[in-house]
This record gives sequence, C-alpha cells and structure tokens, in this order.
Amino acid sequence: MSSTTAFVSIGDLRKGHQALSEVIETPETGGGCGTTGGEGKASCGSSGGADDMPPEIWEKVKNHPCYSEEAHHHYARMHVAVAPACNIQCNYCNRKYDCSNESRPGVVSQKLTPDQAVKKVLAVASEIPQMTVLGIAGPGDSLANPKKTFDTMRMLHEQAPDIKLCLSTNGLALPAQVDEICKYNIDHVTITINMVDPEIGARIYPWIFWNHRRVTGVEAARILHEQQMKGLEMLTARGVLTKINSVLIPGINDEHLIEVNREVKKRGAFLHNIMPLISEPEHGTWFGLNGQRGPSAQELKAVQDACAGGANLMRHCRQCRADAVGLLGEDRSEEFTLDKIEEMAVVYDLDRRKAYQDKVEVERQAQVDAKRSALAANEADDGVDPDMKVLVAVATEGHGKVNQHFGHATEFQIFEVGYVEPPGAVRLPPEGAAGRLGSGPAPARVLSATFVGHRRVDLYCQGGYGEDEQLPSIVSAINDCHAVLVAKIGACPKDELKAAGIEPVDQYAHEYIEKAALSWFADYRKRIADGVLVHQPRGDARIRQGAYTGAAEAAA
Ligand code: CLF
Ligand code: SF4
Repeated sequence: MSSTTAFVSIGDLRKGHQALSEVIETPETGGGCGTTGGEGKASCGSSGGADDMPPEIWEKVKNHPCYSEEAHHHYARMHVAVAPACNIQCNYCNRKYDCSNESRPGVVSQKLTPDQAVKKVLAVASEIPQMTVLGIAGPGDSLANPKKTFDTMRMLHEQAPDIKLCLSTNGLALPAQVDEICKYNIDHVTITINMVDPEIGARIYPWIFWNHRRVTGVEAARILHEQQMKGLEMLTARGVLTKINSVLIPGINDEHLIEVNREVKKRGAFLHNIMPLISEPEHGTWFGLNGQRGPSAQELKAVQDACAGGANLMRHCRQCRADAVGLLGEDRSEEFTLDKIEEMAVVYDLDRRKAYQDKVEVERQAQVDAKRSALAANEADDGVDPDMKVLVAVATEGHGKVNQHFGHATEFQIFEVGYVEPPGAVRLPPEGAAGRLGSGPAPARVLSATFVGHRRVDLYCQGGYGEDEQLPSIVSAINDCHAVLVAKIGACPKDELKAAGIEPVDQYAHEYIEKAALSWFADYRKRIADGVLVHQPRGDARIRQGAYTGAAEAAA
C-alpha cells in the first residue's frame, strides 16, 4: 500500500459521496470528519448519523449496533458459536474461556453446527424483531473454520435476507477468504489488529499455524501482520466495511496503538475499537498467569483520545461472548438454548420484523432531535475555565434517557461534557484578507455531551435490598466522574458517593441523557461561578474484569 492512500472516514465519504472502493487509492486529503482548520480532528466515529455519510453506507451501518453508537440503543445482535478452532495463539486467550477478541471471559455454553445455528438465528429473529445482525465471532477464529462459517452464512443469506451478516477474525486466513466473504454479502468484517510492528507482535503472539507448520517469534508476527494488512486492503477495495479491534495491553502496545490507528486508517478501516485487556490469573491465559495487568479507565481513554484525528473510534464495545444474544451489554442467550428452541413456534415473519423496526426508527428520530436541540447551546461567558471538561456517569436502561435506579445498574454510560468546536466547523480565511482556508478565527464553541464509554459494575440492589459491600467497587468504577445521573437513589449510596466526591443527581430523571448531562453541567458551572464550590480534578477509575453475569437475574 503506498503512503499516498487515503483513509475513508465518514467525513471523507460525505465530501464526495464516494464508494469505499473508489476512494481507497485517492491522494491523501488529510481529512477525517469534523475537521477544523485542516487539523483533521475526526469526531463522529461510530456516532455518525444519516447526514454524515452517503445513503449506501448509512444503509449498512444504521441498524448495526457495533458500527453505529446510536443504533446500539435500539438494535440487537447475536452470535452463533460455530467456529471452535483457531490458527494462532494470543497470550490473552485461553479457549476454555472463550475468545478475548470478541468476548468477555466465560465459556461458550453450546457450540453449534451450522444447521443448529441457522435454527437458532430464525428463532431469535422471530422473538426479537430488533435483532438485525448475525455475527460469527468464535469461540475460535471464524476463518480458521471456513466450512462451518460459510455454510452458516450461505443458509442465512438465503433464509433470512434482512439480517446483516458480520464476522470477526484475527486476519491470518483473511486474504484467501475475501471472495467467499463477498459471495454471501457479508459486508461487515472485524479484524483484530494489536500491532503493526512484528517485534511487538512477538510479545503478544507466541505462535501461528501457517502453511501446515507452526511458526513462532517475530517471524510469526510478521506473517500475521502482512496477512492482516493485505486482508484489510482487499476488503476496502471490495467495499466491505471493516472494523479493527485492538486489545490495549499496558507496557506492550499502549502507545503503539496510535500507530496502529494511523496504519489502519490509511487502509480504509471504517472504525477502530480499542478495548481493554481482560486479564486475571483465573482465566488461565499466559498474560493472566504472568501478572500482565489490564489498563485503568483513564489509561484506556488517554490512548483513545490520542487517536483523535485518526481512524474513527468505537467506544461502546461490550466485549461480548461468542454466543451473545440481545442488545449490547445484555445477554439473552439462556432464553435460546437448543432445547428451548425446539419448543418454540418459530415464525420468521419479514413484514412483522419490518413493522417493528419502523416503530423503532420513529423513537430513534425523537432521540436524535432531542440530542440536537440539547447540544445547540453556545458557550457561556461565566468566567469559569472555558476548557473545563468533566465526566458524568449515567444510569440508563435504554431509550436514550436517564431512567434507571442506581441500585439496578449493571453498567454506567460515561459522557464527557464541556465546550467544543461544532462538529464539521471550518475556519475560513480572515475576513477581508486573502488567506489560507483554516487560518481564520475559531468558530463559536458549543456545549457538548459526548459518549466516551461505559463501566460495568456489580449490582447494588440485590433481592430488593441494597448491598453496601458493593459500593466501594461501584465507586471505583466511576471514580473519574464528577456526577452520576440516576432516576432514583437511596440515602446510603448517596452518602457514600458524596463522601467519594461524586455528586449523585436524581433531578433529571426520565430526561434525555444529553439534555440532563448538559443541564447538570450548566448548574455545576454556575455553582463554581457563584463561589459555592471549587472545581477539583477527579482520580482514575478501575475497569471491571468481565461482566457480572448474575446481575440481570438479580435485577429481574
Ligand atoms: Fe458481533 Fe463483532 Fe459483528 Fe458486533 S460484536 S462480530 S462487530 S456483531 Fe460488537 Fe461485541 Fe464489541 Fe464485537 S460489542 S465485542 S465490537
Ligand atoms: Fe483466542 Fe481469538 Fe486469539 Fe484465536 S484469535 S487465540 S480464539 S483470542
């Protein structure tokens, strides 16, 4: 790939309404969306909407919960575990514990044959009409099991034409399989790329299986790297949307991921998903057994922020299981075991699915409108530091609202609030002067509440009672936030949060999240301006290792 190849960001696509395959070999334009003064600050990422991209790309992403941050509040995905084998070894993987590329540690309950998988997909699709995407994400590597993967995809392509097909791979076998991928209209492919430097790769991959033999060390990492880059370029050239997953491993590839971001951007990656390493001794992985830790919340955010201007970032990944079913962050796989499916009356009704999804779109548009109006406010001249940005945690059970009780939250969504230049703003030449586009004054900044991630927590309310023992771990998970917005909260957790310096806020219950976050922020600034409080920076937060799987049951 020549150095003159250009990244195809959502913003680039908007400029020319070009197809991916048309732009991959165009000269460097230095773009990214939301560019300001030519600085190339990409800002929309997976949060891009219908106005940010050509209709054919929007069609592909609009109801894919991983490729569109907004869609993940409304649409579900499911995985079928038809691919048990793998052709490489990652130091963060113990297959007994599932594929860390695409899932949290935890065994896959049932491996499926392609026939069983199709049956399961049709059953889920008839029960969950907002399930729009089927992914194959292990528990091994989808392309190391090509027959099982493509048999499943072929049958679904024929029998469930409205479901988008998606797969994830380590990339080693990717170039050889691009034709098959295109044959079944699989137009979303995730490649896990943790390095572009084989010396770093050798610290992550002890071996690969290549050309009927085991290859180790730097040589193995070099082959893997070459195959990943080649596969990515081939998919881009064929118009397949690609997402890159990278596992952030502190001390090994943390800073290096900025270069990975740059390299995948050059090759047309649509999104880059930087995920924290999940590593505990009990997982039995090489990293887990040898004390390699995962990143803290702020370490993860720092690397993600450092990639601004590069490939657009996905920040709402839930590192789901290879047999997950439901909205991201929830898992309904237990409702669809093979014996339960046998007893279900499966009616795959395309019209009913479409009618339901039409209703979802109406609700979604209401949320988009509410968000737009909430974000329209201009910068206040209140004497408070204009660059102040803070994080707030939000308890929500969907519909884009602050609508969950503190005690029922198994995760908090994290929003960064502050003033930013408006997305897509362009600096013009100074008035009346001949000048370079981008050299003029900065446009007026606007208030912004940007989703930056989520934090899993242990459920506080168990069996109708608050579990005070859980509070320290909840506080540590949102310790970098200044406030937590909830629908309701009891006296005990309120006191504990206050003591930790996190403001519990329940007066915006059932309001749209962005509106609530910005109202709180305006009030926070006012209190600073009035001298009622002094703004203090917060500390770091801990990323919980794996999901608390008992939580959903306990909450029910
Ligand atoms: Fe599955 Fe992956 Fe397709 Fe999504 S997951 S194969 S792209 S349908 Fe999504 Fe899960 Fe994160 Fe993967 S939240 S682990 S990014
Ligand atoms: Fe495990 Fe996936 Fe790595 Fe294979 S590619 S070793 S299944 S994490």
